[in-house]
Amino acid sequence: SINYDQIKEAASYHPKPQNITYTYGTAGFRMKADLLDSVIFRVGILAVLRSKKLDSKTIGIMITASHNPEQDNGVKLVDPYGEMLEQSWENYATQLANAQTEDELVDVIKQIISSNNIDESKTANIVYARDTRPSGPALVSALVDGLKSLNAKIIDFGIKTTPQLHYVTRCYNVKGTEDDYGEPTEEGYYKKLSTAYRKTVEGKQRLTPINIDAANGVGAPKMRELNQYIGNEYLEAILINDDYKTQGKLNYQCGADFVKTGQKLPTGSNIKPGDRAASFDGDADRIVYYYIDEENTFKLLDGDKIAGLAGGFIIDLVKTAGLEGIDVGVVQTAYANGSSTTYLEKVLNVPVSCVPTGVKHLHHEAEKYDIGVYFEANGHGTVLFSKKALKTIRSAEGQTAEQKEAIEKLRALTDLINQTVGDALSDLLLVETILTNRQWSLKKWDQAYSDLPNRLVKVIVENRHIFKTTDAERKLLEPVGLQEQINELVSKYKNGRSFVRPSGTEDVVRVYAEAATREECDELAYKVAGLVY
Ligand code: NG1
Ligand code: ZN
Repeated sequence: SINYDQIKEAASYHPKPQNITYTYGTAGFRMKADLLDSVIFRVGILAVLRSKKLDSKTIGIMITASHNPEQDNGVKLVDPYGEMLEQSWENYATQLANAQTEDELVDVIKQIISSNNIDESKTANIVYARDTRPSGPALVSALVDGLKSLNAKIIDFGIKTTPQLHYVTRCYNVKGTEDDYGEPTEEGYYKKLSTAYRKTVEGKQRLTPINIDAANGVGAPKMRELNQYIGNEYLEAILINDDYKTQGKLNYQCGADFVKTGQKLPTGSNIKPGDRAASFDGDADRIVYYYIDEENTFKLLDGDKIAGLAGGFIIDLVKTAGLEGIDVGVVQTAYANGSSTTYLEKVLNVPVSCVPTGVKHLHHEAEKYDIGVYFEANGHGTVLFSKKALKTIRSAEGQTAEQKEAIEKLRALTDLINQTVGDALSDLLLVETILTNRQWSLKKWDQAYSDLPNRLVKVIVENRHIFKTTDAERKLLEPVGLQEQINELVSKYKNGRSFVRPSGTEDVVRVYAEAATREECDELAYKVAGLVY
């Protein structure tokens, strides 16, 4: 059982800095790496308690700060099936991180144990990984100190993408059961994805090369490895911004966030009209596509476009397979472009739900459908297949050759798609599969609908916590009266839409606006920002 003196002794080497309050937010803990030592030590402790609580299930820990600058880092916990840490435990993370002294830390641990009836004698199983950040190794050693102070059984999964860590966590917990998810190894991950990919594109003509900007992050070596399993004859990937070893390059003027935010090519890209390109973020859980049209205009195919492409393809397969009993739905956030929502609802006739920002909200909503497609506009997303859908797809036989083929494809998709979390590598293969099957160019894909001009601005305010939202963050409750003023402005613009919410990851308020033209959209964003400021 737990030795509190051992914990205090270990904790004394990882003291909490004074005058800092940590919060476990949408993306776990994330900040300048040099402030994270004590936090990571304590996250280790929390993971151990979580594993004990869940009957020794393996808990995952990922050390990454995704698309943030290289000097940042962060940490988040992964629950047994590869989902984000259950929300009710986020508070414990925050409490542990903010305990000032070793005695206070022990008190918090004891409280968590007693309020959750945790059996101290259970073994704790933990798997952890990190991205390529230079601060990673030191933070890993703080983590290991925390884990060892509670005698956990630890697996070091090494340098991995965030989705690979989610994948392996699930694999460990369901191995040998009817929900088996594959081999809990990096190789198992590549084999599962590559085998499925080859099945779905077999017999189709290979597309022109896909140029991949890997944000100089962990996605570079991992994509290269995946491509070796797939084989060049099935997928031709050209990697740029793949220098994950030189300090200062990670996410610098490249990567999915840079491309999406700036609506421009990453540094180092020299794609020409007709070329195909995509960008990952620093931990390879997001992806956006783009191309240059004949007028040399940059065209972005973001998470909304991917949701439309994937939704349309899956609906077609389900229909062709004769599996009408399976319902398909799409989940978005308020940041989804209005045109994408209209396309999904009116053209594809698929139900669309809108939820608050943050992957866990999208994920949980998507679980309500037999097949739930979810994507944030920024390129984070995946497709979830319910138990019912998996069972139906696995047991379906089909009468005609056409039906059989559609069933086979659906089956392969359930392996191709990383159902634990959005995954740039898996999502890339999903998009490539669909485009190969349809023999579509990026331009053809883009023609499904045209994005409304949109603008996202950050406003620095004195206290962002006074902004309270409702209706999936689309309306403000407080400050009282502000929403009415926004409505008044919005009503003056054709196709106008605007909303204001406090960021969960930065100390800013975000203002989003869209309207029929670029000028009107910018004006609306500017005026709404003026109300907030
Ligand atoms: P916040 O900072 O709460 O807006 C941002 C992104 C989210 C999500 C989280 C987690 C936007 C507008 N917001 O959240 O989509 O990815 O970070 O990383 O892109
Ligand atoms: Zn990321």
